[in-house]
Amino acid sequence: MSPRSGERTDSDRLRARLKVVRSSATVLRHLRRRSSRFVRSPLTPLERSLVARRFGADALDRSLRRLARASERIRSLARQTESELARATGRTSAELGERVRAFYGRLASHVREIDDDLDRLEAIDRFLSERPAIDPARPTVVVAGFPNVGKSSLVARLSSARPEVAPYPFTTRSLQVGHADLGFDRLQVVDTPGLLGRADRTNPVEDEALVAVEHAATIVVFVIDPTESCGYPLAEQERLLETFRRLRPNVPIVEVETKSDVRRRPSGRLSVSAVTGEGIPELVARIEREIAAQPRPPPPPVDHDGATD
Ligand SMILES: Nc1nc2c(ncn2[C@@H]2O[C@H](COP(=O)(O)OP(=O)(O)OP(=O)(O)O)[C@@H](O)[C@H]2O)c(=O)[nH]1
Ligand SMILES: [Mg+2]
Repeated sequence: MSPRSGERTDSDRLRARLKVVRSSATVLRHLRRRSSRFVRSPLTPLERSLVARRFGADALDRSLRRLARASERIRSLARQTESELARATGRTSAELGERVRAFYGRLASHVREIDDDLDRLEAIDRFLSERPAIDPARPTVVVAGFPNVGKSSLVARLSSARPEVAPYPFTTRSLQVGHADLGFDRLQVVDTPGLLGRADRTNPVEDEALVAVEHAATIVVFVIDPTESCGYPLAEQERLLETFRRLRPNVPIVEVETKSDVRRRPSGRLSVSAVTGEGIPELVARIEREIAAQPRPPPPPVDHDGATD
């Protein structure tokens, strides 16, 4: 072999190694980006449960595990091919090209194997980014009840949230959160989609309300529409309230009858109107009392390098 062709093979080998290093680094960066959101900020119990209900139990962890395994396989494939190319003196550039193409083929097949997982992680990421941030360390009121009873109207009265209000069921289709000042603390007020009270079959929209009650509620404000203009009989609404009592026996439930501007009856419950504001100060006072009676969440960890607040 002439010195010139030897030099060319050296530079061909270097180019081939660079192709392996660059392409694997690009793919690995892409995979890391897909999983980094979940690694950087672990999900709250509420988010975990929302994701499990919508995408299946363990779907997130399974996809993350498969991604981690594929990344490891790609890293080792790249290392192996690169060291093989480093030792491949005397190969023609056609042979080197063939080796790089074989590497691309195996790289692509590793990525194809996790195509579904990448799609799933992207969908979960999008799903979570469309949900409000609910801080598990802050007191949280979850407003729940049948569809169309006036939950969102009440949330708008109680907090900074401005949810959509409309005269038909399932206007609210996912969790919304507003805030209200509670002495020196900030209260989170969560609006939920309506529940139809069928224990055996809920739809994904209803699931969000159940998950919020189960995983985010310091207290629940249960809204009953005694006018039945929501379209659901009182007896069914009362049955749902019973289900709630069983679901979270330790979470206080504040029972509220709304639309008092249309109908008010002696029920022993708080009577409010989101239209006139009647009963709202009493409801706020009751919420404050119930929250104050709950155990406080643990204080934030002390920062030894500086101030704690
Ligand atoms: N008269 C009267 N109407 C009310 C009151 N509160 C709500 N409404 C009406 O009831 C209808 C439903 O109100 P929403 O606040 O959207 O009810 P929701 O429970 O959030 O409904 P979904 O999100 O669909 O479950 C709307 O037409 C409201 O204007 C009230 O206190 N008085
Ligand atoms: Mg609503």
